[in-house]
Amino acid sequence: MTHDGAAAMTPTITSFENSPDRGRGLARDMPVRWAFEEVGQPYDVRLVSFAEMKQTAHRALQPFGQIPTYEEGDLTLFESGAIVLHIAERHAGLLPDDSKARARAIAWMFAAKSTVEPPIVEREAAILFDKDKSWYEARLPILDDRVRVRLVDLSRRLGDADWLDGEFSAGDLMMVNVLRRPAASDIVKEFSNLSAYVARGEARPAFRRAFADQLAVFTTASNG
Ligand code: GTB
Repeated sequence: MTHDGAAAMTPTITSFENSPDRGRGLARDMPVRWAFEEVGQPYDVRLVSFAEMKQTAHRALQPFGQIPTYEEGDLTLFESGAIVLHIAERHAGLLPDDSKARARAIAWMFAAKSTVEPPIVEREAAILFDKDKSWYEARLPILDDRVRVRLVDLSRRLGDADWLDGEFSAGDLMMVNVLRRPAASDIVKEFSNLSAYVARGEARPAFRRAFADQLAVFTTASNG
């Protein structure tokens, strides 16, 4: 039985057949894999190519033609945050039982995705796509500072605590994933408590299992 008493069924997620991150665990199946590992829920992975992701069958699961997706019986979900929340709500281990602490942990999930991640994604896009633009050198420090402003506040709030609000939660899982993005990690290094926070997340056995599993997909694809 799962946390809410529903009958267990092995969920299937989708992941890149050949990840452009070369197995660095940067794609958004990573938080979903990590969540499954934290709660001890086995799962299956269906690998999809870029071409398959854009076809009608996949778009029926993910309207934007992306990974990850989640299928369990007649339930289909997309959006990594929604999938992690679903897993966390159905199993013990990622959300506190106390209703107020639970609401706060969910608030941290949203903070990761809607307050901290957007300036990181904007900086990432500039680094990836705008290097040849005449305004790139002038714009990059502005984008750096937009990330830094968020990390200053996050660092202050975290202080010397291990996790954002008591025990490790789905909020920390999402936040560590966001801070692992390459466009964040060089600025994260300016904050010793945030660097230690990310390292603490990455040291969790569940993270390591999830990381190894997604790396194995890339290694197999490269060898095969
Ligand atoms: N908001 C959605 C969610 O959170 O689930 C976003 C999902 C998403 O961005 N999926 C990406 C995707 O399917 C993969 S994770 N992209 C294909 C497409 O849009 O056509 C983003 C990602 C991709 C590659 C790297 N990398 O190479 O380092 C890192 C992150």
